[in-house]
Amino acid sequence: MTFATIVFSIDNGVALLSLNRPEQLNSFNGQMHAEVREALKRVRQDASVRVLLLTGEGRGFCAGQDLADRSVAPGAEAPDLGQSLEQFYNPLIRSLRELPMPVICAVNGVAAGAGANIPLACDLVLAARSASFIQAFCKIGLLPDSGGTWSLPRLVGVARAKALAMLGNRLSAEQAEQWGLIYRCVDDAALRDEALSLARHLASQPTYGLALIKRSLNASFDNTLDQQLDLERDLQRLAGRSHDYREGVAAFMEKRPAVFKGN
Ligand code: LHQ
Repeated sequence: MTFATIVFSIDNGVALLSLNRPEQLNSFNGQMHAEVREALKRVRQDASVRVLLLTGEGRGFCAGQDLADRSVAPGAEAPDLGQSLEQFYNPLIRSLRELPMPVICAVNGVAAGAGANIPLACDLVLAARSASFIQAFCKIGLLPDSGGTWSLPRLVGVARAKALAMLGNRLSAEQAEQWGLIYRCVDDAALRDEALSLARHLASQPTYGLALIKRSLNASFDNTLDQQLDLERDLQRLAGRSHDYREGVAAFMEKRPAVFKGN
């Protein structure tokens, strides 16, 4: 499959997936969903990929669903939006959360609707200072989807989650950083380079271990302390059998830089 609505490349362990319908602020239509799905399949299948970087082309990151695809003509039967979620958005969110590697999201501009919640399914979110997050759903009679009702209260607390979801106000990248919604806000001109250098750094690290960190932290909020201690025991057992653990300790003892392979 050649891609028309995304830009996709793999270089030195970093997969770069950039949403590319800039005239529609990278809103999702069926084709873009299919292309993103195919790119994520390649990421999963290519053993050389150790980090995924998700971003967008143009002045926006993603304006969510392409509403031109989901408008309801007068007198027409109501669409089944649950089906859209089941078929497109839910698998995307699950796929990002379950990908066994760090996923960086570089939010290059406005992120609205599902486009505001897709970054929250990623692991490290950077945003350009001019970017903003809008839970636009309430303005068209919908509720936040793409995991928003799950991620928002966990990241910013219930009070702020309800205000974001019910008011649909624009949240600046700086405020998003202050609230703990995202990891870091950076100058616009520096965003792509900062995100790429973070991705390249992570790709040189023990990425098998990083995937286990992701798994354990993702499970944390749904576990009791006892369950989480058991999970740490089980995952540390796996980590301890890895090449990278052996190499990390050997390099430390020999006072030399470690060469990690991601397994
Ligand atoms: C768009 C869109 C867009 C099409 C900008 N669609 N063209 C899941 C399941 C199934 C169905 C329903 O939804 C969902 C999940 C969702 O994501 S629902 C939420 C959908 N998204 C929105 O409601 C956001 C709609 N967009 C906006 O509110 C504004 O465009 C924002 C605040 C994002 C940006 O505002 P501006 O910077 O002023 O840009 P603009 O509004 O002028 O947009 C630029 C162009 O992009 C414009 O086209 P045009 O031909 O006039 O230049 C917009 O029509 C187009 N565009 N979002 N979602």
